[in-house]
Amino acid sequence: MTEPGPVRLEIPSPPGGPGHHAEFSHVRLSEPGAAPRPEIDAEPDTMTDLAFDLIRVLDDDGIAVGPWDPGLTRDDLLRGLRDMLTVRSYDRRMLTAQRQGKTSFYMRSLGEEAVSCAHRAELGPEDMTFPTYRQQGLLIASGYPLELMMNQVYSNVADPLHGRQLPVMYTSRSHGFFSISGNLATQFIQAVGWAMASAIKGSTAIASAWIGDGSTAESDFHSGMLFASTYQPPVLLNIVNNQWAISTSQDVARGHASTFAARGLGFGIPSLRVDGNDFLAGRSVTRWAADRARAGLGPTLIEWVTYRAGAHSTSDDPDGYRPVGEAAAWPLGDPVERLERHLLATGAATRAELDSLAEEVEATVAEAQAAALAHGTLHTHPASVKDMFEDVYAEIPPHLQAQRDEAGS
Ligand SMILES: Cc1ncc(C[n+]2csc(CCOP(=O)(O)OP(=O)(O)O)c2C)c(N)n1
Ligand SMILES: [Mg+2]
Repeated sequence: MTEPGPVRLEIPSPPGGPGHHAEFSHVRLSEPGAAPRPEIDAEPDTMTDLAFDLIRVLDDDGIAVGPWDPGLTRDDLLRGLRDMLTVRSYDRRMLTAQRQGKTSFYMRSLGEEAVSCAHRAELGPEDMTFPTYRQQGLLIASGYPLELMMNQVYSNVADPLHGRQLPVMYTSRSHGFFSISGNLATQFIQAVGWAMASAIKGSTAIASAWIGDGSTAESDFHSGMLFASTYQPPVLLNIVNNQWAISTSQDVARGHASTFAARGLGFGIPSLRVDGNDFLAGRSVTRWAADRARAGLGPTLIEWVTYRAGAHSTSDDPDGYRPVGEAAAWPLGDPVERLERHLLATGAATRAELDSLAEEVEATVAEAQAAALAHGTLHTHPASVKDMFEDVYAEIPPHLQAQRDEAGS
């Protein structure tokens, strides 16, 4: 018998960075319209293929095909396009504001706009989302005022959070947008707990949890999955696989599993993998999962396959770790262009109508920006000492009151 060699350890090697060709052969694709659509009460064991297939509705010509076509009206489609264009315009303007020194920090969701805009359109006003910093589309598509978001980004006198949060960490109970936490993966345990509470209270509201590919490596992700599996609360468990976690490629957190959606199978949770740049597919899978949750059929895991077309944040430069031209090589295209192609191909809108919609969106976002700038920026707004003490405790503890008195605020 031969002696075994030394045991081995696999150290993931970074994918080709700058100077290499863009490489997406690892992304499992399916033909548009090919994935079957089970009934919402189908047994999880009968739909495991959907964790490996890719649910797509729009074909290359912009035509909706297959059983996942959500049958949207012209108004639904134009509303979706308007929301995505608004997010894109808002992101572009806030990035420029950071470059101009008018805010300290910003994070765009360029290329991922369909994920949150499609998802939000299928939720009701009483439902609660638990977003990360990459889901500003949930807030914008819910109709939250852009000016308030900008006031926070500019850290001006009208910042609703008085400078106590990072510029992009919004919160709005009334718009079903749970306070964003910079501590990633907490969204999963919080959303699952909120959904459990909703069921215990006998409410009809459902929860929606958000996490990035990289953050699934956190133990909170697995704890949330286990509680969702055991107690079957009404929660939609969303993993946004945008291929990158800052400069770390998605395959490090994915390990040797072939998809992130496959994570759900071991928990017995129905798991769907969807083309995240296909607005129609995004609405359709969200509706399927939300219908299940509302019908008392439990949680659904959704892996949104998309691509982070911009930098992680204003603090990094992807040219240092990604091949040049990688965004152009992404096989699922751009979500805005794909929805526009659909509207044009079906005759639901003309090019002139789309152009005027884009102009209208620009004017609306510019108007909100001007209104926000009228309240100043972080440079014109010296921080107030009283902001450190107010709205933090319902009843201020004596030692903080003493400090506040000492500060004379
Ligand atoms: C618990 C925790 N660990 C580390 C970080 C630092 N961090 C901020 S963003 C990020 C990458 C997250 O990547 P991913 O989950 O893929 O989300 P994406 O930025 O791609 O949307 C890391 C590691 C953090 N905010 N929280
Ligand atoms: Mg990511």
